[in-house]
Amino acid sequence: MQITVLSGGVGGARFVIGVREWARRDAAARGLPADAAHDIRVVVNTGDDWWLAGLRIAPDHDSLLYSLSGQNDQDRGWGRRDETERVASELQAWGVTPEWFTLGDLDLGVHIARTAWLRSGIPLSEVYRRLGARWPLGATLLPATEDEIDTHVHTADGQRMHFQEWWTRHRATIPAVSFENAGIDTARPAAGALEAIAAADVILIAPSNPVVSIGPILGIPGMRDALRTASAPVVGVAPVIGGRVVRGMADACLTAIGVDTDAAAIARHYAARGADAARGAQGVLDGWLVAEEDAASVDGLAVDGIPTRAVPLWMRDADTSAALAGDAIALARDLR
Ligand code: GDP
Ligand code: FO1
Ligand code: CA
Repeated sequence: MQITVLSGGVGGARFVIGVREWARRDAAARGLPADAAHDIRVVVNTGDDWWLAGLRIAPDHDSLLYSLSGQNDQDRGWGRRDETERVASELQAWGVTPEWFTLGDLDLGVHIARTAWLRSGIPLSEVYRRLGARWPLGATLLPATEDEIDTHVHTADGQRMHFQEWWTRHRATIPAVSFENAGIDTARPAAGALEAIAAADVILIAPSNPVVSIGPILGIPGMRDALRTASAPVVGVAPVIGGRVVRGMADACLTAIGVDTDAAAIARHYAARGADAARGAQGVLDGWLVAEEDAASVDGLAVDGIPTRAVPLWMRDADTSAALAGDAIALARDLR
């Protein structure tokens, strides 16, 4: 089965690890070699990406790369394990990186390789392939677009800053009034992403930040149409449990765009795919998973005509993540 996942960084990576684990167990149960029975393709958000010290930083891709290769730093929630910061301290001494954004020595290896390839004209999708080729990821990472669509934040006090500054320096504490993906109007979905959506048997929207991780992917002209015309069912997973985001500051993002931090509100935000296209409907969801704690808040378990199921939504380890992935795939199959 070809499974395509739309993903941001850390939360998306946890979910993709669950999809990979589910696929391996399903293959084993059917006596097939692992990683052969299923083809997992991840359409990765590039809105977090930014230029720093002349290097192209790609946080969501790198979270997925490090998590899938088992090298991620679980404590910090970003970057690589066993990292050192000798070069970072020099970069900060020279003032080419701010003290609130650290480029570790091993991490710099990825940034320098990516930047060198990009500067020699290698497309981002090929850069992803080369970076991932070093380890058996069990999934293919694909950029949502080859064009730069860096997320910027307009704050209530009139500032406009790159998402990384708002998120990392200010920890999303300055109220945001809107998010802008500079250049997105002329961006196009990457060929690999469109192919992964068109060829998928199942399309899953990871429980990533709906605004700054999934939002930029859906905002690329043509991406929503690709999802709405895909033959595969599209199932999303709520990133909230008990009306609260599980980790991080996605609630600050949702509030900024006027969406309640609530499983039903997020489903309405993604909207039903089946909705009448004549009215310019842009919805992408065929199914939605919510936490059992939130089942009551989802009227009749069918949010605006989106078949919804209540399942355990905590991803604590490979087992629980695999179970969640299995629930999402089961709902997708029931919708076919
Ligand atoms: P980022 O790009 O590194 O911020 O990561 P993502 O956008 O991919 O995912 C962040 C979101 O994942 C957060 O809003 C969390 O609410 C959500 N998340 C993290 N862990 C879990 C979990 O165990 N279960 C669910 N349902 N959501 C989670
Ligand atoms: N997050 C931080 O809170 N502090 C950092 O110094 C930091 C450095 C960093 C370097 C490379 C990279 O790919 C990500 C990095 N992050 C850092 C995480 C990143 O800024 C955000 O967590 C993601 O963009 C959120 O999706
Ligand atoms: Ca992100």
